[in-house]
Amino acid sequence: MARKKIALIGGGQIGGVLAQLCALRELGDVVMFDIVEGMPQGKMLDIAEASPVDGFDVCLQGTQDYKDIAGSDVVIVTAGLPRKPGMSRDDLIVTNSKIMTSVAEGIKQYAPNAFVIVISNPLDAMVTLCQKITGIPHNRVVGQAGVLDSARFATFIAWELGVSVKDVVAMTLGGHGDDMVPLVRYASVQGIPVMELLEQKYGAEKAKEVMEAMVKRTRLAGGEVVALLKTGSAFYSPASSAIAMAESVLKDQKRVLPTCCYLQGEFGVNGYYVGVPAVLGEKGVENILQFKLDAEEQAMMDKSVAAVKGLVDSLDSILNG
Ligand code: A3D
Repeated sequence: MARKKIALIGGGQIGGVLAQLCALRELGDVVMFDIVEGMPQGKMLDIAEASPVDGFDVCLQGTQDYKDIAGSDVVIVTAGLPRKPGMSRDDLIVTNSKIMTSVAEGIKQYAPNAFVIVISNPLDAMVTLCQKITGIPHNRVVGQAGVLDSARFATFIAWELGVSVKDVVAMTLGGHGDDMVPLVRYASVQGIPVMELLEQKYGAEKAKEVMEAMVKRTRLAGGEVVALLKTGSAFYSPASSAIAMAESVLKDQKRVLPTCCYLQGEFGVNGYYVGVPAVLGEKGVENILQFKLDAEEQAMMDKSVAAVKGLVDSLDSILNG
């Protein structure tokens, strides 16, 4: 049986961690494409030379030629500029739209049967553009944001309650912007509502404040890392998050992961990519799990979706202007 093949478009900070994680987990052979001469070749050689130490058997190749991504089962796109301090994700749209256009044309030509995970920002707009240009069915082009946003929320909850991150379930919905929707009502520790545990610890009033602070920190978590790094944005956690999605598809795990999916009526959204819980398996997005939002959650979702729509609707004028 042939090994699976993963193409990484963009070999920068996230791309490098993606390649190492693919290798360590033996998810398949990896091709890293980047426009910078020699860089992807150098990174892949460096990782390959760790294989006797770490004990993994995969082929690793760096390239400047889209031909080499042919036959990929999964393509993960990180090509594009990251944020610098003071920038919003939306500030990247002009440059990254141009980069995404060339990337999507390469995928369309050489890997039209792949499952594509976009990470480049602004995420919701870049995944929309990637699908439009590649023409790959919507259930096979998604964005990574929700796994990371949810992981950030879960991390803060675990720290606050002094429990293992493994026992926290927490999810965010909506766009990958500061209006994302962390779902407080469904956050739990082994099924026990987080709010109940916070109320026991602090009393009702203070519990609300503590949760509000965690929600705010989750929404602004990307910027917190950018402000500390000063030269770029988060890269370990976005890579881990995309790997969870890729692995679920490559191994047909059918994991339920918050995924930036194309919605056709789900959660009241039609014709836009928005973060929702999705079942990821060998067919790509195999199902979108719907549930009722309460009035407050729906209002937050509407606000987040409005921000996504504004950004996505500006794409045409950016590309033609
Ligand atoms: P960086 O380390 O700069 O890597 C980007 C790579 O893209 C560089 O190696 C470039 O050479 C390469 N590149 C530029 N133009 C092209 C092109 N036309 N074709 C192929 N490669 C090209 O950035 P990074 O890895 O830190 O971040 C990559 C992207 O992910 C940025 O847009 C970030 O904003 C975004 N990001 C998203 C999340 C999400 O959770 C959605 C989190 C963190 C970063």
